[in-house]
Amino acid sequence: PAPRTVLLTGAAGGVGTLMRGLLPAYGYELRLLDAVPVEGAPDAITADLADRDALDEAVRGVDAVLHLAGISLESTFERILRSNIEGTYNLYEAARAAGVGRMVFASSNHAVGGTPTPGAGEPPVHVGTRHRPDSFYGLSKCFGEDLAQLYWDKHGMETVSVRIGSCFPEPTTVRMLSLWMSPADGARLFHAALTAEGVGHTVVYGSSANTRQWWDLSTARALGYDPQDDSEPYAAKLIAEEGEPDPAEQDHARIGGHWMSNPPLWPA
Ligand code: NAI
Ligand code: 15L
Repeated sequence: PAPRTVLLTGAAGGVGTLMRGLLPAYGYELRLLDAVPVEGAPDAITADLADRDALDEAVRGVDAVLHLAGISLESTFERILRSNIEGTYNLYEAARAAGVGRMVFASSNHAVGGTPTPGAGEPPVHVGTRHRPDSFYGLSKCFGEDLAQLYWDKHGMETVSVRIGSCFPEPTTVRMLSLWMSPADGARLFHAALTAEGVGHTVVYGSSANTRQWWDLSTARALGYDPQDDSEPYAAKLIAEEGEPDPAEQDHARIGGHWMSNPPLWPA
């Protein structure tokens, strides 16, 4: 049966706020959780992923979990360890104990951020490419994907790991022209990931149908995802501001862009 009640972790964040707006139209009843209060949602659970008792309570009776919570930029290893590695483990353990059958994990392009960007005429990057993190943050997403694989193989808990490109209302850099996932396509993809049958552990790339796509979206399309948006209408303005991306430049040589050399940092 299609999942209806979904625990949305990271509900106060950027993607969480967008999905709170968009997913109810697909028929979901969302239970919200974040470490900080969720604006306009007095029923949201305010809890840290370190709080196993709160997680046990939060997953009770849900059909699926959309796991967006975590540090979403680069940080110290210790902080990433606590929120993204131990936090994701705590949530999976709580979900396993409660018999939750389906997880959707917000992985990231930074799990493979060290991968060279495909040049003209080269094939797009497939999900089978090896993990190649560009940061401790990307490393934590590699861990999350491998945890999901373990919980499928060992416990029969299904996950779709979505390597999100850049999910924001609009692309704001030339790099994002190749990675952008419009909020509406994000909702389409998360809906497909929550409802497709027999996914085991499936890894997909999360982006719109961008003209300048770096990804192979075949595993996402196999779930029923049919992206409707393209970053191309934003291209002229962004290229006028920044110039055409030059793959010889370090910032454009790898999928993770400037993250290996100069990552954006999570506030201390
Ligand atoms: P965000 O930083 O806006 O939101 C993350 C939320 O998680 C915040 O509200 C924060 O309070 C919460 N959080 C952090 N640590 C927590 C903890 N220990 N316990 C409970 N809550 C905690 O990030 P955004 O952009 O909304 O991203 C959502 C997810 O998608 C993140 O996991 C991020 O790594 C991933 N992602 C996002 C991309 C994007 O383009 N926005 C790209 C790739 C991955
Ligand atoms: C991510 O993984 C981050 O969470 C998000 O804030 C963006 O920086 C995105 O990657 C990106 O690469 O654009």
